[in-house]
Parts: sequence; C-alpha cells; structure tokens
Amino acid sequence: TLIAPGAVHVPDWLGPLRQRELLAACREWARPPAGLRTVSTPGGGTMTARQVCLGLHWYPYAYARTAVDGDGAPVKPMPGWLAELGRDAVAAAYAGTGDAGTGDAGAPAGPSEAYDIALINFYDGDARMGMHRDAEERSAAPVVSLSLGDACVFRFGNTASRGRPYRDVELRSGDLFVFGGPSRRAYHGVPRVLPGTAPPALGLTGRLNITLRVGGLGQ
Ligand code: MD3
Ligand code: FE
Repeated sequence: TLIAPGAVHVPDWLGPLRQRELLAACREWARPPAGLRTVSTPGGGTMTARQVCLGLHWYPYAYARTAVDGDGAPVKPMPGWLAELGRDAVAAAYAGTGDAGTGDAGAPAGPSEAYDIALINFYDGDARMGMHRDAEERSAAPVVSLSLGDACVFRFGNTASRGRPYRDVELRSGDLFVFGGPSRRAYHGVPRVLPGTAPPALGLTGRLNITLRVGGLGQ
C-alpha cells in the first residue's frame, strides 16, 4: 500500500518462520559486547526504546564505530544476509507500486550502495518514540523497517514540521515499510505500542523494529 510518495507498507511480508529467525538473530545481537543499551540524548535524557546497532553506532546526532553510550566496544558488523534482506525488501515494496521504485515512489539504492547499518529498537508496553527525522545518513537510499512482536501505532508526518498533517498506521509483526524518495525526510514517530498483540507463537513480549539504512559515510 502506498501511504505517501515513496512510502510503501507491505503487511505480513515476513512469514512466521522468518520472523522467528530474525528475532533469534536480534537476541544474539542484543548480548554484550556492544549489545542492547539505553540511548542517551544530548539534552541529558534517555529514550524509552532501547537499541542495538550493527555496522555503525547511532549516537545522537552522529554515527560512531564504537558503542559510545554503551560499553564502548566495537559495534558488531552488518551481516551480508541482512544487507541482502534490505535490498530484497526495497525491490518487493516498489514492485507492488508498479514503477520499480523510480520517479515519485523514490529511488532504490544504487549498486554501490549496500545496506550497511541496522538500528534495532526494543519497545516495552510503555515505550514510544517522539516525532523526528532521520538525517544522519548521507545516502538518499530508502530506509527499510521490519516490525516484530506487539503491534504499534506508527505516525507518518510531513517534511515541514512535527505537527499535522500526519497519518497513523498500525504496524504489526511481520510488516515491512519502505521510506524512499520524498518520504525519506518526513517526520515520523511511534506514539504507542499495543501490548498483548504479538503473535503468541513468536515468543516476544513487547515490540521490536529493525531499520536498515545505507550510511553513505565511507569505510
Ligand atoms: C520514515 N523507528 O529508528 S520505523 C528510527 O518503529 C525509527 O522503531 C521507528 O523511527 C520504530 O529512526 C519507526 C519506521 C521508520 C523508520 C525510519 C524512517 C520510518 C521512517 C526514516 C525516514 C522516514
Ligand atoms: Fe526514525
């Protein structure tokens, strides 16, 4: 479903088996060193969603090679299979829009632009994410989002301000969302998680979101 130019929602893209595999991988990445941590904000606060990074460490508002606000260890590498999953996700999402990701729907990553950063956010029932833009990457490649566990209300806004107009979309376990083109710089956030909505067989309490990005930041 095309939500806005370049913003494509593909419900249930990951089947139950691939959801379980991705969750198992996330649990491994969440272990120290450079595992799950509470994200510090420059204003002295902390985010309610906890995070683990692959490839580069997101330390607001810059990327680093070590877990700056974690244990300081080198960040785990981005696995090749996850980079491929990002590329496949973009192809799948834009194939459904009928224009192969060109023009208004947003440009796919170029051949030299491998997905090289993953940010994995863990939400418990009270966690949320305020309206923000993702602007630290230098590439215009689409951001890929994969959701696991509890559903959430995802708020997709506009490029001008945190406020209206915005659109609320429910993201559920297995859903894919791709944000390219004009949507790449739109404000967005997670106003609430819907506790108890995870597929029982997955074995996850809370919500997990994996975003795949092209940093364009060099080696
Ligand atoms: C639209 N994560 O990690 S995923 C983030 O559910 C982030 O954890 C939310 O916002 C989450 O930065 C929302 C959907 C998403 C991710 C990145 C985007 C939407 C986006 C980047 C640009 C535009
Ligand atoms: Fe974001």
